[in-house]
Amino acid sequence: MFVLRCFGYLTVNYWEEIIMSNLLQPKPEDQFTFGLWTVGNPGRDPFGDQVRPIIKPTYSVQKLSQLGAYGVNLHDNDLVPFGSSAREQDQIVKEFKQALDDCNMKVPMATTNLFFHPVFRDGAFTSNNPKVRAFALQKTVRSIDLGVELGAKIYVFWGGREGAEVDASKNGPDTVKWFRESINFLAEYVVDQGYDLKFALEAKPNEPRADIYMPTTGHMLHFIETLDRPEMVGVNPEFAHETMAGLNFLHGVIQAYESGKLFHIDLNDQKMGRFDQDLRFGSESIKAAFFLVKFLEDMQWPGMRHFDAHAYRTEDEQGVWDFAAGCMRTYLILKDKARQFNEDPEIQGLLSENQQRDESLERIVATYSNGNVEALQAIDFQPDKIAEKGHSYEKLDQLTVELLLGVR
Ligand code: GCO
Ligand code: MN
Ligand code: MN
Repeated sequence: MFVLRCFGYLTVNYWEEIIMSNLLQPKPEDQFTFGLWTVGNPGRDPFGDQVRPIIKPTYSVQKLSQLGAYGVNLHDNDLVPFGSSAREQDQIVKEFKQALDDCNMKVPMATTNLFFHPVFRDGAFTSNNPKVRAFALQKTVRSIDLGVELGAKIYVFWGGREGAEVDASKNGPDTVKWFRESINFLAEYVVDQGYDLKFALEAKPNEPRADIYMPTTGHMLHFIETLDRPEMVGVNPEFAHETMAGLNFLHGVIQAYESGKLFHIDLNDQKMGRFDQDLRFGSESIKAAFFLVKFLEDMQWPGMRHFDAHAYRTEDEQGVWDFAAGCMRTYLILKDKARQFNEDPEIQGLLSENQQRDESLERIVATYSNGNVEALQAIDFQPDKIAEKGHSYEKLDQLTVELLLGVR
């Protein structure tokens, strides 16, 4: 009997382990992607030089595919160095496509580097210099062609240099107008070429500029509605950027999703109110990361789970792959925790107590009509009575914490 029980116990554990290790093994269908610039980050910062050798894009493709990623994303100059000739570009792109094919990796998103070259020191689409604005447009047109050639369906706009240190320097509304004209121009170009490509605008409050224009996802969401083709344009919210601004990332993501504008997402982590740290996903704010993953999974959001982060500067090359594997593994752990949360009877009990429906009342307040306002006026709500009962959120949150800490 003892032997059998032991055996049974071992068997259950054994199967659980197999199931878990399979569950936590990233697979292409999980749609994990990394920017070439993320794993390729050599650890340079404003105070110190690079600490790791530059990784070749084709090598990143190989390594990331071995780790179970779906694809890589890139800026034009992550692949083709600034100033390359057309022949050089063709050769580089050919080799890169070969690596993608060999590894069955995709390029779902592309973007333009409009921040590195000194010509962009005062911005790209919002530079005071019309030549720079026009050059930025030309560079982006070419980079869109490259992205589409590689199969990208999403084109990200992150305006790293679109900002100011000196507010005396620019006529404010001009910057908004210039940015709008550029996006309108490029959207028309995409339509004219017959490309299957959508735009995703990425906000950031500051860094590298003292202030960046349209600093949050909320600003971007409004700006989109002023464009000629708003249906082609959505947002690419980034965990670190909204957190730098002291905001709740999830809430911005939810609003973007609810308005049909969550086209892409940049996953990473960040301590609030600091410089852009681009930490490994889930390394800092586990609860926030959990609710984010839970939201994306509950909604079955179809987009890429894109990591825009990089390894600590302390790391060598092995640390870079540990970092990449860690981002994906943490996502999958949190995805499994979300399943547990949704199946937990005590948690779900508390939720259904708190999320009661009242269909007739909800019908009255959903739309205005004479009848509805009359019905509303006729109700005696007895607010003091309603207010007597608490919400048990202490308990709900404690249960969530215990689930995340692995004791449920
Ligand atoms: C940053 C940004 C970038 C962009 C990337 C894509 O703060 O550096 O997040 O990583 O996401 O340039 O446009
Ligand atoms: Mn980003
Ligand atoms: Mn960032």
